Amino acid sequence: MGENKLEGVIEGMVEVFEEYASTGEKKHQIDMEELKTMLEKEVEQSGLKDKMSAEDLKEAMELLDKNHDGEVNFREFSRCVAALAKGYYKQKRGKGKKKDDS
Ligand SMILES: [Ca+2]
Repeated sequence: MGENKLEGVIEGMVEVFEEYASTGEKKHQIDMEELKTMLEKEVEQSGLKDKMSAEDLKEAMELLDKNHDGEVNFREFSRCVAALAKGYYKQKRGKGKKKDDS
């Protein structure tokens, strides 16, 4: 991990992708099974783990797999992380605003 935060984020993103992409047949793509493992292990928000069905997983894959080859490549993965970050930022800002108002 780098010493500054942005470097850490970049390295972390690449590490997470490589970790999950490397377990299946294709070493530089995340397939459905790997996506499932990744979401189960890396996302702990709002009990997603328990609620996620096969249907949800399929939906997540369709959402991520922009070129429809059934796998998530790094470009698609980074887009997903950016979307998650955006959501988190909005949520955080929203919460902060409420706190200021009260
Ligand atoms: Ca793809």
